Amino acid sequence: MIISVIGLGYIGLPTAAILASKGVKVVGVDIDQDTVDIINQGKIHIIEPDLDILVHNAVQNNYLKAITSPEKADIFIVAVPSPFKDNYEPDLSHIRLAAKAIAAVLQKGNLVILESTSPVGATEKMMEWMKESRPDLSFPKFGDNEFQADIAVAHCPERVMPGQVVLELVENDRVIGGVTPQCAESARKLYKIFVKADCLITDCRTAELSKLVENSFRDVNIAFANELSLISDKLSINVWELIKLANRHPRVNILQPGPGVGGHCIAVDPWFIVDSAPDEAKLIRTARLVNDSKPFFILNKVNQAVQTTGKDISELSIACLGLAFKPDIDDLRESPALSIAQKIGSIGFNSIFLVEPNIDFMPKGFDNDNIVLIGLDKAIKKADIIVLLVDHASFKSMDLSLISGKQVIDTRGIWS
Ligand code: SAJ
Repeated sequence: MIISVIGLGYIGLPTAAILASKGVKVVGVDIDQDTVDIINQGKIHIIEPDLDILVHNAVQNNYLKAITSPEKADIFIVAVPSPFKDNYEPDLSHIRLAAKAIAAVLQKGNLVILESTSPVGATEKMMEWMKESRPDLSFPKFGDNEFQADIAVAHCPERVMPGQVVLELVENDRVIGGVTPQCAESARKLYKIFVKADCLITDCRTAELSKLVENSFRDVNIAFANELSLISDKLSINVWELIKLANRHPRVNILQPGPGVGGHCIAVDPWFIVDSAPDEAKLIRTARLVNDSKPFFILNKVNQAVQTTGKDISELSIACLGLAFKPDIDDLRESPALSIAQKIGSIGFNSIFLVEPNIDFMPKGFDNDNIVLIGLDKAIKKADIIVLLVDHASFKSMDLSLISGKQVIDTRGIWS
C-alpha cells in the first residue's frame, strides 16, 4: 500500500511521518521545492517536538520520500491550507489545486481523504473537482451506500495542537465523515493504523461542521476572557486574579485573556460558520470581533506607557517579547503578537527590540533599520518599555529583577 500525503506542513508532515513509522510506504507531496529537499535530507522545516527524529528515521528507512507533484497511490490524504479571503469567505483554491493534481493520477479503488479544515460542503466540492477531470471514474453519492463507486471520498479533520502534534495525532479521538458510510469505513481502517483513540464515524458534512464548532467553542470562550480583561481594566481589577478566583467554582472554567487570538485555526474557522449561516451565527461573529479588537487595546496600553515616562516617543526604546501566535512554537501565522509588534514598529520609537527565541530570522513587515531581532537579556537591558506578547517558557523563568523600574505591559499575565 502506498499513501500519498498532499501538503507537507504542520499537519501533513507529522501525519506522513507517523504512517511511515508504522511501516507504510508514504509519498509526501508539496509544491515547495525547498520543503521537499529538506525532507528528503531527513530534516524538517518547522519546529515541532519529536517530529525531527520521526522524519529522519522514516526517510533513512526509505518509508518516506517527498516529491513536488502526485504520483499514483492507493490513498491520498489532502492537508493543504484552507484560509479565508479578504471578505472572510473561505478560500478553497489550495484544495481545488490538490484535487486537480490527484485527479490526474487517480485509479479505480483509490480513497481520497480531505483533512484540511473546511466549510460544510467542501469535501463534496473536492469530489466534484476530481469528477470534472475524470469522467471515466465513478464517485460516491452523498449518503447512498448502495451505489458502488470506483473512488471513496471522506473528510477527517485534524484536531491536533501545535506543539504536541506527534502525541495528539495518536492519542486524540478522530471524527471521520464519509460521503457514504462505506467511504467512512474505508477511511477508519486507515486511521486505525496509528490512532490509539476512538475513530468516530459520521457523514462528511457533520465532520466538517464538527471541526469548525470545536474551534469556535474555543474562540467564544477566549473572547469571554478577553472581554473580562477589558471590563477589569476599566474597573481597575486584576483580571488574572479575578479569573483564578471565579474558576474555584466547580462549574466555572474561564480561559486566559491575551493580546488576541492567533494561528491558522481558531482565528479562521469560525468565519466559515458565519459565512454559511450569517444570520444565525451572531455569538460566533461577535466573539471573532472581540478577539480581533484586542491588539488595539494593547497598542493603547503602549501609548499610555509612553505618556507615563514623560518623554517623547522618539527618545524611547521598546522591547517586544514574543512574536509567535502561542508559547514555545515558531508559528507566526495570524499572530496577534506579530501584528502588534509590526504596528509598534511604525509609531516612532527610537529603537524596537524584537525577541523571539524560536526563530532566527527577521520576519516580514519590519522595514525600518531601527528594528532588530536580539536576545532577551540585551533587549530588556536596553528598553524603556517592555511588552510581553507571548508566554514562552524562557520569559516565564526569567529573573524579574531585570524588569524593575521599566514600564511593563504583560499581556499574558505571567508576571502579574
Ligand atoms: N489563547 C488565549 N487564551 C487561552 C487559550 C488560547 O488567548 O486561554 C490563544 C493562544 O494564545 C493562541 C490562540 O488562542 O493565539 C489559539 O491557540 P490554541 O492553543 O487555543 O489553539 P491552536 O490554534 O494552537 O489549536 C487549535 C486546537 N483546537 C481546540 O483546542 C478546539 C487544536 O486542537 C486544533 O487542531 C487546531 O486549533 C486546528 O488545527 O484547528
